This record gives sequence, C-alpha cells and structure tokens, in this order.
Amino acid sequence: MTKQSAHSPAQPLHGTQEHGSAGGWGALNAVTQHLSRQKVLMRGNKALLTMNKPGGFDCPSCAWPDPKTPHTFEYCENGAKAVAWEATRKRTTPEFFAAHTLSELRTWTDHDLEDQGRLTHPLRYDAASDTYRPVSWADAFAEIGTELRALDDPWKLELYTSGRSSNESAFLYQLFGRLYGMNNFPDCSNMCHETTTTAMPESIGVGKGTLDLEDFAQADAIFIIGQNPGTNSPRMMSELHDAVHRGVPIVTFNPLREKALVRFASPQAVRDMALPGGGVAISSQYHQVRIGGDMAAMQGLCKVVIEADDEARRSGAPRILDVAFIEQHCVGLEAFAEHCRGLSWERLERYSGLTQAAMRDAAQVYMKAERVIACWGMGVTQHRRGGDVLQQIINLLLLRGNVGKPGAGPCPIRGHSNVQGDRTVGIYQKPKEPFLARLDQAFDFQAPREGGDDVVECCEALLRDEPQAFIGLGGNFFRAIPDIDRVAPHVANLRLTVQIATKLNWSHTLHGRSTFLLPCLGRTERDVQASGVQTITVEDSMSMVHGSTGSLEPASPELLSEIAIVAGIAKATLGERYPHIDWDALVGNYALIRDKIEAVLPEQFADYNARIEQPGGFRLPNAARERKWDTPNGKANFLFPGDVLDEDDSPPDAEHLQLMTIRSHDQFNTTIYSNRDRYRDIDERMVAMLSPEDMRRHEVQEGDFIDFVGDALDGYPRRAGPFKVIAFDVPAGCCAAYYPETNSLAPLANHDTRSHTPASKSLPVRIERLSQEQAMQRRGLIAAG
Ligand SMILES: Nc1nc2c(c(=O)[nH]1)N[C@H]1C(S)=C(S)[C@@H](COP(=O)(O)OP(=O)(O)OC[C@H]3O[C@@H](n4cnc5c(=O)[nH]c(N)nc54)[C@H](O)[C@@H]3O)O[C@H]1N2
Ligand SMILES: Nc1nc2c(c(=O)[nH]1)N[C@H]1C(S)=C(S)[C@@H](COP(=O)(O)OP(=O)(O)OC[C@H]3O[C@@H](n4cnc5c(=O)[nH]c(N)nc54)[C@H](O)[C@@H]3O)O[C@H]1N2
Ligand SMILES: [Mo]
Repeated sequence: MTKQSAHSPAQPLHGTQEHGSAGGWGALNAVTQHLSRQKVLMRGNKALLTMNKPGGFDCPSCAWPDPKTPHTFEYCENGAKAVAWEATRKRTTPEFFAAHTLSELRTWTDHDLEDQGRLTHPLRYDAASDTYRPVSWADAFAEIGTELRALDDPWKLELYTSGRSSNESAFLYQLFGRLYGMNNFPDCSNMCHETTTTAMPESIGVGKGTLDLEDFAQADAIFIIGQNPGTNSPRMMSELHDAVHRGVPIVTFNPLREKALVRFASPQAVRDMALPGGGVAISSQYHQVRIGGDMAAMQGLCKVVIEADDEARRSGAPRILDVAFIEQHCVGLEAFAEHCRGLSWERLERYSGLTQAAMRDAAQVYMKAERVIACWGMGVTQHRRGGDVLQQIINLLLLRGNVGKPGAGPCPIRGHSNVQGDRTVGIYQKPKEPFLARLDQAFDFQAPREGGDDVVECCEALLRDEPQAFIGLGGNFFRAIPDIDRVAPHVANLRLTVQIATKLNWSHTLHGRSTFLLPCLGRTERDVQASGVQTITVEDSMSMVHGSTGSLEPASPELLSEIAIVAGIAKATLGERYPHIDWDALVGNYALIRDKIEAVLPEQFADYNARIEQPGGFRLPNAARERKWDTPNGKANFLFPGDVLDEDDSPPDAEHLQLMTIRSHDQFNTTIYSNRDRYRDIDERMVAMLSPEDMRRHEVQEGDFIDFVGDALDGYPRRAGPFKVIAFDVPAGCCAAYYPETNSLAPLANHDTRSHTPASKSLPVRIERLSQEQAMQRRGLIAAG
C-alpha cells in the first residue's frame, strides 16, 4: 500500500503493530516501576489496598465508577500511578524554593516540576529574590483577605476549579464566590465535557450519561467514539473485556488505532495473560474516521437505518425504527429523516473519511442489537461542532429507542474523578434560579444572578487585563488553556494570584503582584478536624455519589485540607460582612457542609449523610433514564444543524493538517509521570505523529524534526517545536501530538459553538521542516549562535 512508502519497511508503522496487546504483564511491571520511582513501595501498596473500597478513599485518577461489589483487587495501572504520584516520599521544600527562581522554574518541563514531590509549606512570592518564601497560614489568609476586599468590583475575581476537588470543597468555594458577589467560575469542565453538558439537554433534557455500570452487562452492542479507555479510563476495559467474552460487538470510531481498543489482556484474567501475544480482540470493527468526520459518519449510519426502515415499511417487513418509542417520546424525526435521505454518499465519504461500506457495516451492528450503548470522550467534545456531533450520536440512539431502557443509552465518559460532582454542587458560571434561590435561603443572602466567565471568557478577559485576582482550586490553568503564550504574560498584571495545590506546576511559576502557593492534603491522606477524621464525597461518571476517607499520614504537618483553605480565605475576606456564617464549624465537621448541600439541592441529596454510609453510595436521579424529558417541549428531540458539513470541518487541503492534541499513557492531563507512551510504542513527548502520505507530501522522514505552525488566520503567529516525526497509522490530513506541549498552537477563538469548549482535537497547522542543527539548537542541546 502507498501508505507504507514514506518510511523504512524495517520499522513497523506505529499504531499498526498487531503483535502484543495492551494491558497484561506490561501493566503490572509499569506499576511496580512507578511505585519504586516515587519511593513508595510500602506506603503506596498500603494505599492501593484501601482504594475504592468501603471506608477507603476514591481513586484520584479518572471518573469511571466503582463496581457495586468490588472485586478483591480492582486493578488499574493508571490509578496506581496516580496514587504513587500523590503518595510519593519526595518533597518540594522551602529550601528547594530558595534555590530556584521562578524565572528558572518557568523553563522546566511539566514532569520535572511535579516530580520534585509534594508541596510542604504555604508560600508567598518575594519579588526581590524572584522566589517563593514560606509564610504562615494566618498571614497568608489575612493578606489574601485584604487584597480581595480592595478590588474595585467583585466581578474582577476569577475562581478556577479543577475536577479533583470534593463536593464539600467545591460547594464552599462556590458559596464564597457568590457571597463575594460574582459568578466567574471557569472550570476544567469548560475545556472538557462542557460540550456534553450543553448539547445533551437540548436533545434529551439531561447533561449527564443515563447509564449505570450494570447496564454494560446487558448491552448487546457498544459504540466507542473518540475515546481512549485503555489509557484514560482503564477500569472500563473490564466491562469491554467481559462484553467481548459474551460475544457483544464493539464498534470504534477513532482516527488512531489505539492499542487497547484493538487487543487487550486483562491483568485480572489468568487465561488472557497465558495466551501467546496475550489478550482478546476488543473492537469487532475499527473505523479510522477523519478528525472531525464523526458528524458525517453518524449521519451516514442514521441514513442506513432510516432507509432500511423505509424499505421495511414498503415491503411490510418488521420495522427497524422503534416506532412506539418515537411516537410517544420524540419530536423532529421527519425532518431529520428527510435530511439523511438527502445526503449523498459521496459527501458522507469525503467528510467522514470512511467508505460507504464501512458505515453500512457499523449500521448493521446497530440495527441487529436490541440494546446499544454509545460512549464518547474528547474526540467528540473538543471540536468546533462538538455539540452538533454529539446530538447526532443521540439521534442514532433515539432511532431505535436506545435511551432509558436497560443495557442501552448515552455514556459520556467524564475526565477528572469529581468533575461531575463539582458541577452538581454549584461550580457553574451560569447557575440556575432554583439553585440560587435555595442558596440564598440556606445562607441568608442574595446571590448574584448574572452569568459569569467560563474558561475561554476568563482568558479573553485576561487578554484585556480586566480581572484583578485569580484563585485556582487545584489544576494547572495556565498550562491547560489554549493560546498559553498569549494569555500567560497577562498574569503579571493581576493584583493577586492564589494557587491551592498538592504539587508544583507551571501555573505556579507565573506571578501577579501578590502571589500565594498554598499546599493542601491529597485524597489519599488522613484529614483530621475538630470532630475527628473526615470523609469527603465525590460523584462518578455515572452519577453515583460516595464517600472517600484518606488514610495515609499527610505529606507535611503544615498541610491544610482544601476545605480549610477555602474557608480560611472566605473568613478573612467576608467574615465581617457575613458574621452569621460559621466557617470554623463547617471546617470542623464536613457533615455540616453536606447538610447545607442537602438544603440547597434537596431532590438530589436527601438524607445525604445517611446515604453515603450505604456501600457504594447512592445514585442521583436522572430523568432521561426514566424516559422523562426535561426539555422545553417535554420530548426527546432529533436535532441537526442545517448543513452537516460546514467549512470548519471540511477536509484539510494539501498544505494544511488537522492536529489533534491527545494524552499519552504516562500522563494525567498536565501531570507527566514519564515520557513513555507504552501503548503507542513512543518514548518521548515532543513527537509529531504523521501519516506516511503526509510525510511524503511534505518531504519528511521518520526521525526528522519539524515545527508546527498555527494557521488560524487571525494574524497571531503561533509556533511550537521541534517535534520529531513518527510515521503513524492515521488518515492523511490528520496528525497527532501530545497535550500540553502543543497548547500554544490552540487559538482561543476555536471552540465548540455552544459551550466554548476549546477545539483541542482540530488545530489548524502547517509543518515546517527543520535541519538537524536547527532542531538541536532549539532543543538546547547545542549552544545557539
Ligand atoms: N491516565 C489518564 N487518565 C485520564 C486522563 C489522563 O490524562 N490520563 N485525563 C482525564 C480527563 S480530564 C479526561 S477529559 C479523560 C480524557 O479521555 P479521552 O477522551 O480518551 O482523551 P484523549 O486522549 O484526549 O483523546 C480521546 C481520543 O479521541 C480520538 N480523537 C481525536 N479526534 C477525534 C475525532 O475527530 N473523532 C474521533 N472519533 N476520535 C477522535 C483520539 O485519537 C483519542 O484516542 O480522561 C481522564 N482520565
Ligand atoms: N490541548 C489540549 N488542552 C487540553 C486538553 C486536551 O485534550 N488538549 N484537555 C482539557 C481537559 S479535558 C482538562 S480536564 C483540562 C485539565 O486541566 P486541569 O484540571 O487544570 O489540569 P491538571 O493537569 O489535571 O492539574 C494538575 C495539577 O492539579 C494539582 N492537584 C492534583 N491533585 C490535587 C488535589 O487533590 N487538590 C488540589 N487542590 N490540587 C491538586 C496538582 O498541583 C497538579 O499539578 O485540560 C484541558 N486542556
Ligand atoms: Mo477533562
């Protein structure tokens, strides 16, 4: 095949190596290595044994739910890495900070910054020495309070949240912001599944998945669209693995052949480990859709289903559509069906990058199955038309009544372990009236009603130098956002920045005029307050809420819980203005915070404190699961944009490429555990995964160095590199590289139309070849000159 011609046949094309499978012994070895590198073999093992167990702590990695009856040891390589990373014996002490200026630290890699270990002391930036110096908690809170009281407008404060925060800390944080007088709550979710939260309700009235974990055991087909579970939600592999053993077809849509979706060996299954090559085939069909081609692909599938139903109706055969469901529950089928019938296969093929035969094969699986689950991740949400694509997935499900019945339904896979819970308890820049009205009542004040900034709006405001203060409750905001090179310089103009974190990262190397870095307890650690050992609560991707109780000795005696830090800032800022709120009492006993959450969200959290005692916790209500549609017309809606295929999603021309920025196996977002990406057989991070066809067209060989040059047509020069070229099995015109090393290439203005979720999966780029010497110079390996 021509695809192979641009690189040496001696080297197999990355992404096509069929020998070997994901998971297996490699995964077990990786865990031991990570535990020993973080010097936590004993401490880490103890922690792993209580993870996801009743009375233990919730895994700090992804948001995949726990089984109701936990296996003896639900094994997850990446969960183990996350625990090792948090439970490390390494420490980033005041001595470390005395020895390194922020200007120096700003040049370090993401890995090296976090690998210094856990933060140990509250720190304040000292401009004279350009270093962080220790400060007492009391002084830190007092100064932050003084600064915040001095802003000329409450809306000049931005409160960022990353999704590892507990329900309790997130709830106090939003309360603090609203008491202060604004709704600027940029949230990691705004870069992630905001697309889902915004577009799904238009279709079926809820912004969350409708499934339970048990539904996986009843499905008879599973579709996986733009999601890489082997790395990003590894415990999902157990469900897929079981499904394969039951003969359930798994149909994958992904430009890259992700190894764990091709073959997977469950480290729990002895029979898998013993097989030569290991493992079982996971995807029965693997469709390498073009980046952004899912709209056409999904409508292609719908077209097949609708036309098959037309045929059945004509011939008197049993109908293909679930006519009774559609009549009772849906609106808009006729217009949608007309639209699909009118689409030409030539266009669908060109825009999806798939053949008509491939789309027909996938549709056959869909039509044969009585119960279908559709999962999606960032490959769907991080696009300019992400919400529209997702609504086509819902349309496909609605056609055969695959919403609100056992074993079937939409299954967005959330990212951070508590990103869904943070939103539920009020981290939302556009809060709804019933929530605010009850918040007012519960705390006897008047919350602001006007909507606030999301992540993109916060960045735009920063570019205009409007905000005066920024607080980050976890995360690595200035590294995770688009256009980092444009936004980061504006941090210097802020009057106050506060970062609440477990480990040092790049965002902490930026400073405003007054800057604090405040270290907090991690989820693995024992949290003791006035009333004793505390439990926090989290909500997983399937709306199960449960408790999490840390057990390890805290990394430093100076650490405070996130809850204590948020309350400390709130009390120092607002104590005099709202003397009736007893912040100390709330910190002393987190059950009192849960009582307040229950008062504000009574339908969802009735009997909160009692119900978290149940093994596995409790499930939040989900109307669509009961086939109740909380939409303006009270129905489930078939929605589609006027023309599927608009210019944003058109196939790139000869000069341009669409770049998707993705995660390696050894990273958790901006946390880089190591440079290894085992499932893709890659050992470094600055790589460009290019198709052999594009390599030939652009005259580059494997091992050459290139720069990616941004092509957003807004006049702003964007460039990142040098990236080493790797030949990869990816459709022509599409390429991949790792996030966050590529974030300077992402134009802030490229985002999902409804939700502003940055379009991180289709950055418009060109490539520029570098000489070996230029590349070495740029990498700092030889002196410039
Ligand atoms: N170990 C680990 N676990 C994690 C994370 C982590 O970084 N590391 N991050 C957490 C977070 S916050 C999140 S949001 C999730 C992210 O989990 P995922 O959603 O799996 O994240 P990504 O790696 O960004 O990429 C998703 C997949 O989309 C594919 N893709 C890209 N563009 C397209 C497209 O146009 N169409 C289709 N069909 N596919 C496309 C890519 O090839 C890739 O396989 O994981 C969470 N869990
Ligand atoms: N180009 C591109 N950009 C992207 C994405 C992409 O796919 N491509 N994905 C986007 C997505 S899906 C997301 S969710 C965002 C992620 O954006 P963020 O959530 O902001 O980033 P993280 O890398 O998860 O944050 C890591 C930091 O969190 C802190 N931390 C860890 N545990 C705790 C804790 O328990 N408490 C506190 N207070 N701090 C803690 C540590 O200091 C660590 O350095 O990035 C987005 N950006
Ligand atoms: Mo995410």
